[in-house]
Amino acid sequence: MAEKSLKLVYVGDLFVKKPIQVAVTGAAGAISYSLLFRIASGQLLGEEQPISLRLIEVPAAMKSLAGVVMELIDCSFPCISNVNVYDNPEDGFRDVEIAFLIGARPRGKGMERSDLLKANAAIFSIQGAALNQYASRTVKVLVVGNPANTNALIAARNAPDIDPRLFTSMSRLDHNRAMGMLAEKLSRPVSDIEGVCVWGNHSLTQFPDISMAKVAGDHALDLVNPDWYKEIFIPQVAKRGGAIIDARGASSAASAAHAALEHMRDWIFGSKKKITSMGVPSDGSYGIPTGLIFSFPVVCSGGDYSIVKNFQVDLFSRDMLNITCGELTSERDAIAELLPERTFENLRKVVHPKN
Ligand code: NAX
Repeated sequence: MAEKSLKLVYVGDLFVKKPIQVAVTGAAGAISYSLLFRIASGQLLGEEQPISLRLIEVPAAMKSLAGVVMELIDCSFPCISNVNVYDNPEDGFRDVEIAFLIGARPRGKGMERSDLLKANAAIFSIQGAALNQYASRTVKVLVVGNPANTNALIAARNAPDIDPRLFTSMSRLDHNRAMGMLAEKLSRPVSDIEGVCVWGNHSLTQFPDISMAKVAGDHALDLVNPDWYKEIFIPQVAKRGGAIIDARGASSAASAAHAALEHMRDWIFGSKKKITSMGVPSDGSYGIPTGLIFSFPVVCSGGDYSIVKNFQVDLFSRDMLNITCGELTSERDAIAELLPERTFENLRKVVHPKN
């Protein structure tokens, strides 16, 4: 039988025409219920690229996951070569090239913040170790499950044979919220806006920054009142998730799935020189401690990302960066005993012994 002709798709270092293994944890949850159907319809890798979906859940959610699989089958998506379900990350992450880590432990009644950090540290250290053992060496990992930045740090630290730069966390939803809110304020289309960035933690301390943004060529800060920027825009972007819960009685799911898709698609195919926001391991830029997973302005090309280095940080911005950086270092310190004794520099030496 003649081989089916398939378009070549660039992923990491490989040109492939076999199905790409895409893993999603928390696959029976609300975000996945939107994300999976968009991946399966070709919106992540293109309609010509076959995909093998690897859906991972906790044992108690396998029945519900079976229902999601039935719906995926009922859509007859042409680019899905198969859908597999797993109740453990070890089997789920075999040969995986793209991993969306969405499942996480929610904050329970009476749970302290430090308990939440520790419960998730346990989940993400197991998932990091499983990726290290079974996934492709060039796997691209996006952590969505909260606390996303610190969960990504834990997963990376537990995967010493994988380049830590391949572990990222999602701040794209915050970035998109900032873009949308600025566009709404100025009654301009989002396509007119460039140079917005969200810095730091995916939390209330995040810093949505429009100081370098332009709107159809004009400086955004010349178009808005500085008080609106500092006292309304910044807190409203940071609190948008809560506003959505108040309004619809459930947390953001479709917009979170869209942001996850865009984060991964830009990373793989490039952001066309546009600045976006990604939680990535700090390389020391802007005085952020090396190795901390921090949301920076980035551009993506050739299957990689790079931190944009020429943002101007004035006194106001420096204060905002210090606040969110302080929160992330305290999150890291709260789970320090669960981090393996490896520094970011040592991890890089494992992967790039010549550096
Ligand atoms: P849901 O509660 O609807 O779904 C989560 C799913 O994860 C559940 O089905 C659960 O069984 C599963 N799960 C839990 N532990 C798991 C494990 N160890 N392995 C595999 N699956 C596991 O939550 P959903 O609304 O989908 O949100 C998922 C996560 O995204 C939450 O942690 C949420 O806080 C976080 N978010 C992060 C955002 C970001 O911008 N980084 C924005 C959206 C969202 O709030």
